[in-house]
Amino acid sequence: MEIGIVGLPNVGKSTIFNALIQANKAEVANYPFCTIEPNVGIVNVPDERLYKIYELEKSKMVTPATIKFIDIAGLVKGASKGEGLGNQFLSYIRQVSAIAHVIRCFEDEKISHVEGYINPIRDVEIVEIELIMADLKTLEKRLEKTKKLIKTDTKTAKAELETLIKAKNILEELKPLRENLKLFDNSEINFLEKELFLLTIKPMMYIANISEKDLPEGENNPSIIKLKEFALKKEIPIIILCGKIEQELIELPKEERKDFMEALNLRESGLDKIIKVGYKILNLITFFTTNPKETRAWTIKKGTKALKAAGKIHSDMERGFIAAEVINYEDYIKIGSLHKAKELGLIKIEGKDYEIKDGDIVYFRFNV
Ligand SMILES: Nc1nc2c(ncn2[C@@H]2O[C@H](COP(=O)(O)OP(=O)(O)O)[C@@H](O)[C@H]2O)c(=O)[nH]1
Ligand SMILES: [Mg+2]
Repeated sequence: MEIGIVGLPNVGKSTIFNALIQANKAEVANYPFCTIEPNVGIVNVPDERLYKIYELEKSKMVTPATIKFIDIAGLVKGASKGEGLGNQFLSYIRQVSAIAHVIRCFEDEKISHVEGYINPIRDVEIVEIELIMADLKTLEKRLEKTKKLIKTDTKTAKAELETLIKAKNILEELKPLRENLKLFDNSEINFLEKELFLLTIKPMMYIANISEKDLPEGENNPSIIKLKEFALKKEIPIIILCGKIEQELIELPKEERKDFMEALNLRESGLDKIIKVGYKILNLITFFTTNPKETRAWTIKKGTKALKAAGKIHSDMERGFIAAEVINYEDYIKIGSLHKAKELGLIKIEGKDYEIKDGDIVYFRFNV
């Protein structure tokens, strides 16, 4: 899972990004490019279940799932026409799976607002328009190419042309594609998302960066209430947090964080909220594998079958798949040991078409 952070300048993107990264930094050794691109951060997905299994099974090593965050420079009005840093930074987030749009709801006279004053809905619309314009540009480029192709390869090019024009019409009405997915079939969506890397087709979440005084949920601030209503209407999940507090939180020793959060009436950290929403908008679930060497969490799309899940771990496992031995975490934790669960006959043997459930602990039998 990769999440790209967008938003106007000075809305708190980098503050939130840094807090997220420091809160739960992953081993960067596996991601060499991290060190060259300071705006890319890898975070461990917090999951209590993983650590419980690790403890109970006494593995040597524990490996959480990870999320990559990408913080880009602020968009300004006209970015798609080359204002500010122009369009170029948008290319950094072309390949992310979801977009987190940070919106400034905090008041602070010392920190200037690029549009002069706080108005969350106006800001959302400015950024949305820039994303739409960027997509239009991508589409226009592709359209030219497809039109040329149509002379030689009529069938696929024709179908492609139809999809491109449909998408273009939506964007020209200044509507993001994500609000119009019903108009496309799966292969069209796949083309627009995985080949053209359009931005407005990606799932989105809002992150409202509110003032400390408005914590925990901004319920007494009319502009936050309006933004929440707006998000609801757009069916975009909204996360309420205070970047400044998230930053202070991670600067505290771990033992003190809980008290600090309680004092502010915060039930979850920003990272936890973002990850939860990220899994939801991307339709993701987690399964676990465990052996004496390693207990590990894996992220897959909901609906993934055992065979494909095995392939996620190793292509040999998919190729030589025999069966999956499965117990769900809920059942496992009542017993407290895989060994005991096996003795009690609680581990099910499933075939390649078994749909992996969130929290499944899986052992793949394979033979190559
Ligand atoms: N008062 C207040 N200031 C914040 C908050 N979040 C960020 N800032 C400040 O706003 C300024 C811009 O933040 P930054 O994260 O660099 O914004 P970016 O341009 O969107 O990346 C910095 O001075 C931050 O310290 C917040 O929640 N409250
Ligand atoms: Mg920044």
